[in-house]
Amino acid sequence: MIDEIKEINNLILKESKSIGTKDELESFKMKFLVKKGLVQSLFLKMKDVPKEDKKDVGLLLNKLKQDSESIYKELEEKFQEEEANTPSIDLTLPGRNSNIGTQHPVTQTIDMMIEIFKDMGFAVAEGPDIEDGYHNFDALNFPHDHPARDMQDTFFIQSDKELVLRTHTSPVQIRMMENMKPPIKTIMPGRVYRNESLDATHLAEFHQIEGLYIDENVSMAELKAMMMTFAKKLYGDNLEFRFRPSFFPFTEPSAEMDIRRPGTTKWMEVVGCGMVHPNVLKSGGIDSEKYTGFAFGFGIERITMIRTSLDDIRALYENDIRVLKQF
Ligand code: FA5
Repeated sequence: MIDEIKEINNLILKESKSIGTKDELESFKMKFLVKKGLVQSLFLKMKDVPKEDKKDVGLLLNKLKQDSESIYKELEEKFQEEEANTPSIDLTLPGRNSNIGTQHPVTQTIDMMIEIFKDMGFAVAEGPDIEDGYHNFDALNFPHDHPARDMQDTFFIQSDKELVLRTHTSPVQIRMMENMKPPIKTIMPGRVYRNESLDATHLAEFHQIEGLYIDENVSMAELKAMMMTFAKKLYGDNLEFRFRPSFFPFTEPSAEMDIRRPGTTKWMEVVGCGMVHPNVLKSGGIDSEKYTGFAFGFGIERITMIRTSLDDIRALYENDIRVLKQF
């Protein structure tokens, strides 16, 4: 009997060393510890042990039982601890989508507008965001006391008012005339800056696309036709638009085009335009007796609002992914 106890003790020590999983621990329990297991069955054999040996054998057997149970307990705790420290992975969960960026709706509009005007024969050029007062105002025939020069509208970079953040893309017209001879047929997209209070249709930093067409016999009728063709190409035939007479120091006559906002009765001004003023042609070094021209300046965020049916211009720059990813 004593030999048998030793044998089972050795077996327990040997097998317990190779237990690596919870299932293996369970098999160990079934083999040794349950009622019909090897350790318990030794207790049944106690009745055959001679009386004088019963005490010693009993002590040994009880020790075997205690040792094997504590081995089991120790391993059980080890596995429980490991389980608590392992993050549970639910393989049935759907994977995480990665957000693939899209072009900003304003950039999309710029690209669309460039394509449409390219088809109508316009080249593309750019000018600086930081302008001098001459190109932003004087060369464009702004009188010296014009309110747009006032601190309210213009961000001045130098206190002597020599450098400004351009308030519109029209100064690029002058730069084109200075560097090219007619015919000139160019669009000039870019960012502009105004000290404006913000509301649903006004930003302090926005984009314009300037257009300039100078040649012999360029007429206001052509300007109007081009604006209408552009609007139809961008929005389709259902679009409602209207022209209104307006005033800009650098064009004469001047007009503005409004577009009806989709699904509403509201009109929104999207572009200022007109025939280039002879004083402006002169500033650009162009013979105003020989050449005429027209110019226009679209507000790109306003065009984007109509294209996307957004009713607040500020939504374009709040960076709410739920808004931006729709377009
Ligand atoms: C101008 O800036 C003229 N330079 C346009 C022009 C060019 C006229 C060439 C004639 C010849 P105006 O300030 O109206 O004009 O602005 C032109 C367009 O920019 C507006 O029709 C509007 O669509 C947009 N715009 C003007 N102010 C804002 C603003 N604060 N926020 C967003 N868009 C604006």
